[in-house]
Amino acid sequence: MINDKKVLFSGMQATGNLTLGNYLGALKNWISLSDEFECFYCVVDEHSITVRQDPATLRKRARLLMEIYIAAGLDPEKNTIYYQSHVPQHAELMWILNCFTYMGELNRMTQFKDKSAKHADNINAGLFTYPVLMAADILLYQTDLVPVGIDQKQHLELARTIAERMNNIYGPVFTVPEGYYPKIGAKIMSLQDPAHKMSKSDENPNGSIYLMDDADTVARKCRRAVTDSEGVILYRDEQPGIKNLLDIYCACNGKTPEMAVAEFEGKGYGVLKDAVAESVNAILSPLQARVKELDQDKDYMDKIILDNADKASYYASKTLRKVQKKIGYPERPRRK
Ligand code: ATP
Ligand code: LTN
Repeated sequence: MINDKKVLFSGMQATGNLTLGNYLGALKNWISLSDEFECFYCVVDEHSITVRQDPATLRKRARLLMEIYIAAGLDPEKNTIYYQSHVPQHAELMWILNCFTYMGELNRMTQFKDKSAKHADNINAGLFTYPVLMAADILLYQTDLVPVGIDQKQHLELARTIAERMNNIYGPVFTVPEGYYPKIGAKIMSLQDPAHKMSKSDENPNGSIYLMDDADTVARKCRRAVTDSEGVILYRDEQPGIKNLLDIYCACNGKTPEMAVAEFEGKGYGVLKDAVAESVNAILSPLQARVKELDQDKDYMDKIILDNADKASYYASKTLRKVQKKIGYPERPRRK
C-alpha cells in the first residue's frame, strides 16, 4: 500500500508505433484506474533492447510513448510515469531474481519461443531472461495489481512464483501481485485480417491504425478494411470484419453494439466505415495535438521525467534495500 491505496504497475515497450488497439485495450483503461490506485506506468526501454534497436529511433520512440501516456490522460502528478532505464533498481533487483529463477521455468515461456523463432540471428540472454526483468519491475513497487493483456499472463505467473519462492525462504519480502485482465471485447482486430489482433509489429501497415496517423490515413485505412459480402450490419461472429468496426466505433464513443446496429440499420458498409473513421479521428486529433504541445515544451517534460524518476526510485530503493538485507548482502555503513 502507498498512501492507503493499492499499488498498480504496468508498462509498454517503446518498440513499434502504438496502435489504436494499444489505446483502446490498455491505455484508455489505465486512465480510469488512476483515482482508485497508486499507479506506476513505465516506459520499459530496457526490455526493448532484447531485440536489436537503432539508438536514435529507440530514443525517439521512448520519448513519444512518454508523451502519449500523458496526452492520453495519465496525469503525471497523480501517476508515476517514468523510463525504466532511469531507475537503476530495476536492473539491480533483476540480478537477484535471476538467482531465484530456474532455467526450466524460463524455457517454458511462449513469448521466448516465439521471439527466438522470429529473431533467430539474435537469441540473446536478455530475450531469455526478459520475464525476470518484468518480475523485477512489478515486485520493486510491492505491486498488488498488474493490468496486462492475456498474452502476458505467463510472465505474470512467473513473477508470482518468484515472489512466493522468496517469501517462503526469507519471510515476507514481496507482495504477490495479481493480474488484472481486460474484459473480452476490448480486443481490437487487424483491419486487414480480423482473425488476428491489431498489433504494432504487424508487417502490413494497413491492418493497424497508429495513434499518430493523420485523419486522411485513418479514413483510407477504414475504407479499405476487410469486410464480407453479406451486405447487412449486424454484430455477430459470422461477420468478424463488421464486428471489429462496430467494436472500434463503440469503444470510441461509448455506445453499445445494439445502439450502433440500430443506428446503421439499412445503411451500407461505406457509411459505417466513414463513421468509424470519424469517431477514431475525434479521439486521435486532440491526442496528437497534445503530443505536439508536450513535444515542444521541453522544460515541462524534463521536469516530469526527473520528478517521476525520483519518485519511482524512492519506492524502488526501499524494496531493494529490504531484499538486499534479507539475502545477506553486507550493510553499507553511513558516512559520518
Ligand atoms: P507487439 O506487436 O510488439 O507484440 P502489441 O501491439 O501486441 O505489440 P504490447 O506491447 O504487447 O502490444 O501490449 C501493450 C498493451 O496493449 C497490452 O496491455 C496489450 O494487452 C494491449 N494490446 C495490444 N494490442 C491490442 C489489441 N489489438 N486490442 C486490445 N489491446 C491490445
Ligand atoms: N512485457 C510487457 C511489458 C512489460 C510489463 C512490465 C507489463 C514490461 N514490464 C511489467 C506489466 C508489468 C508487454 O510486452 N506488454
